[in-house]
Amino acid sequence: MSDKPLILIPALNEQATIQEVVASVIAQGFDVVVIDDGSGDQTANLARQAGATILTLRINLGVGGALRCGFRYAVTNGYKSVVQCDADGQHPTSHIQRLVDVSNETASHMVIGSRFRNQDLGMTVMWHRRFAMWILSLFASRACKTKITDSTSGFRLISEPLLGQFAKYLPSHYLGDTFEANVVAGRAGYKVKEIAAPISDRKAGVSSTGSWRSIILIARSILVVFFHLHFRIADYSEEELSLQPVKKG
Ligand SMILES: Nc1nc2c(ncn2[C@@H]2O[C@H](COP(=O)(O)OP(=O)(O)O)[C@@H](O)[C@H]2O)c(=O)[nH]1
Ligand SMILES: [Mg+2]
Repeated sequence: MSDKPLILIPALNEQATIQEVVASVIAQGFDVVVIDDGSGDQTANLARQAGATILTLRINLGVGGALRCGFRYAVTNGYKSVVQCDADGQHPTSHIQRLVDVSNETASHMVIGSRFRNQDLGMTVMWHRRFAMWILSLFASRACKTKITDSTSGFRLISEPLLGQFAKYLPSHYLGDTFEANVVAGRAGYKVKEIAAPISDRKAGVSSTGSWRSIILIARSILVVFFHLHFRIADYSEEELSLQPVKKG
C-alpha cells in the first residue's frame, strides 16, 4: 500500500513529449503508468525508457477507457489515490504535489486542476468552447456544491473510495470521464475541490477533441446530466464509514 499517488498518463501517439513528461514525474519520486491503446509511433518505447510502467491495450478505448484501466491497475496494486495527467506536456507536473496536499488538507476525494481560475491563461480556448465549458461548469458546481470552473480538466487527483467506484464504472464516451464523472461524484456525496493550475497549449500533435462534433456531444452530455441519465456509483456516506470497525495495530 502506497501513500503516494500513482500518476496515470493516457497516451496516444505522443512520442514528441511523452519522455519529458514521464521523466519530470519520476524525478519527483512518483510511480508512473502510461496507458497506450494503439499508438502507431514510439510512445510506449520512449515511455518505458523514461521509467514508466506501460499498460498496452489491444483495442483503442479512448481516454476514458484507458483511464479506467489505469484506475483498476492502481486499485489492484494498493494505491489509495491517482493523479491523471496528459502526455502532451499541457499539464504542470510540478503541481502534482499541490493536488496531493490540497486533497489531504481538505479531505477531498477529487481535486481538479483548473485552467480557468488563473487570470493569465496559458492556452488559447475558442469562444464557443469557452461558452460550452461555462454551461458545464454551472452543472458541475451545483452538483459538487463548490465552484468548479473547469469541469473537463484532465489534470486531477482522485482518491479512495471514489477511485474504486471509478475503476468499476467510469464510462469511456466523450465528457463521460470528465464532466459527467464530476457531476456523478458530487451528486453521490463525494468531496470535490478545485485549484488553479497553469495549463498550457499542446507542445506537439493534435488534440483529440474536434470543435463541431464536440459541441453536439456537449449538448448530449448536458441532457444526460439534466435528466440524471448518467452512470451510477455508490453514494459516499461518512456515517457508514465511521461505523466500520477500526483496525488495530
Ligand atoms: N490511451 C489513450 N490515450 C488517449 C486517447 N486519445 C487521447 N489520449 C491521450 O489523452 C490525453 C488527453 O488528450 P488530448 O488530445 O490532449 O485532449 P485535450 O487536452 O482535451 O485536447 C493525452 O495524453 C492523449 O495522448 C486514446 O484513444 N487512448
Ligand atoms: Mg491535452
